Amino acid sequence: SPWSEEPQRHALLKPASKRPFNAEPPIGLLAEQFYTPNELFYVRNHLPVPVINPEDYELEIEGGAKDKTLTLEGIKALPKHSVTAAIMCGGNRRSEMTKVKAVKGLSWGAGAVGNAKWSGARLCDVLREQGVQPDETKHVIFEGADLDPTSHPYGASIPLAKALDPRGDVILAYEMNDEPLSRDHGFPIRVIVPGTVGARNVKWLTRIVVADKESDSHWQQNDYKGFSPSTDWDTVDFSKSDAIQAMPVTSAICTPQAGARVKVDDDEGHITVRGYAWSGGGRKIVRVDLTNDEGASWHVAELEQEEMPDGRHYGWSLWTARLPVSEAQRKAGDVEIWAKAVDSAYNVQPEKFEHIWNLRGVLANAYHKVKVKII
Ligand code: MTE
Ligand code: MO
Repeated sequence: SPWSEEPQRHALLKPASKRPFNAEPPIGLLAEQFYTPNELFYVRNHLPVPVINPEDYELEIEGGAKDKTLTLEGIKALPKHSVTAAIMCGGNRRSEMTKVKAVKGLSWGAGAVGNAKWSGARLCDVLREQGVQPDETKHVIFEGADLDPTSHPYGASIPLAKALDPRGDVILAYEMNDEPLSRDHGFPIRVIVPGTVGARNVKWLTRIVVADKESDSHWQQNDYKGFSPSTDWDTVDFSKSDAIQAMPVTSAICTPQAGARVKVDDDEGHITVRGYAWSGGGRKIVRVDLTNDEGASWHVAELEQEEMPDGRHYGWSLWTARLPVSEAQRKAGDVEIWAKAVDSAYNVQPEKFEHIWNLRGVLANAYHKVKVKII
């Protein structure tokens, strides 16, 4: 069975599906640490995890002046570069969007995201060495060692411009938070494409091709694309939408969780709320606003984030806010908390899922709304 060599997983990872293995950590733990512990980092596998012997590992590079094969040692011998980047699945928070109207896909909560320090060789160094010239019409295709039942590998592509940009920080990573990559996260090499949807961060990387066209894989062509709320499965034409690359601004409340019984601080009458915020394309989070009276009043959260220039701010931001609870709310016992984040381009999350609904349930970035009980 192709499933007999699956790795051990942490007991706290909640599976959305077991074969292939897809799981997210409990949302209540997600905002506890700026760097997500490796064993609690969400896992999104489309296929069985491949078994790779590091001594036999080879990475083929095609489309430069001459083809080349790199070994793991060869990659580790290149200058080492580290980047803090959050990886987020295009389907993160799908379970909220599907409440508006059913969508197809794994029912992710808000935990299909994690933040890590990734280390490895820069893809721009490797491609330059191969004589690859800048060309804004070209793409870089990545293939994994995981094969579908017809022996096609998992694949995806990004624009060549992102791959060649030293500020794009695309790396061939062999370390996650200073530890070797685990099998679930792409051992021995995965590509990290900071600011770009999870699907392009190909794990178990075996082949890189500089090409005139995007990857022809199912996941580049017929999945991970957005559509109008009026597009349904009878009318959808995947060739008409662009593949998702940079992700839109989003945020989520991690504590308290929906349905939690929350105690108000005795002396001041506040509740404390904590969560994450992130935007794609290296756009920094500049503000997170919280309300517990449906937008009548907003409270600005305190941010915890890495010092990085805008445009290259690939890590997530954690935030904490204290919200006053009125006497009336305390009596009623129920409060709904809303969070919305703003990025450096002043993009802001949409209020409701209704107007961003799409049949695949991707790009689910409406305000995060959590109802709690005040005690
Ligand atoms: N790479 C390969 N080879 N196979 C996969 O199934 N899944 C992609 C991406 N890279 C995938 C892959 C998707 S959709 C996501 S969201 C991320 O990996 C998840 O990365 P993680 O499992 O390390 O969190
Ligand atoms: Mo994903």
